[in-house]
Amino acid sequence: MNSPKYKFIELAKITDGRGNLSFIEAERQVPFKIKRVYFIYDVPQNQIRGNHAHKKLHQLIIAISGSFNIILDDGITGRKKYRLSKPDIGIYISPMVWREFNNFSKDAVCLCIVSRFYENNDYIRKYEDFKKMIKKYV
Ligand code: T46
Repeated sequence: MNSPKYKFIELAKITDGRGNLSFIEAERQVPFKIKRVYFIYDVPQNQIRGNHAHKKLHQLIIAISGSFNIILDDGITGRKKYRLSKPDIGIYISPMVWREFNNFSKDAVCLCIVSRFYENNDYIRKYEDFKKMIKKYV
């Protein structure tokens, strides 16, 4: 992973005879103040989520259960595919990264911890618009 705009974040994993515990603290494990948490689940196998970029939103994405692909395009290093499958490893995504999620396992739960409240106008929904706008950022 060599993008300046997203990276894997490995969370602490505390293991004892009762199982595992991981935790996330704002501005420590994640480089932003947490304002919203949402999660995506029961995604039919052939469905795609995402397909947009955000202008200002910072996110930490974790496969809290099961697994799914995440395809990221930072407009700099090209389109890259990763599979998230461990609850103690997330991907931090900064603003202005095009993303698509697909190939969800039946038991997949995609946890999204983010820096802003929901704002419809933070979304860039057309890839051509993203490509035009990214030129101003790089
Ligand atoms: C992202 C991926 C991983 C709300 O009302 N509040 C919310 O906080 C969110 C996230 C969505 N919504 C509404 C807006 C739509 O009517 O829920 C509906 C589905 O949202 P959307 O089509 O944006 O869902 P995804 O899975 O394509 O994208 C979401 C996030 O929007 C996005 O930030 O990165 O999950």
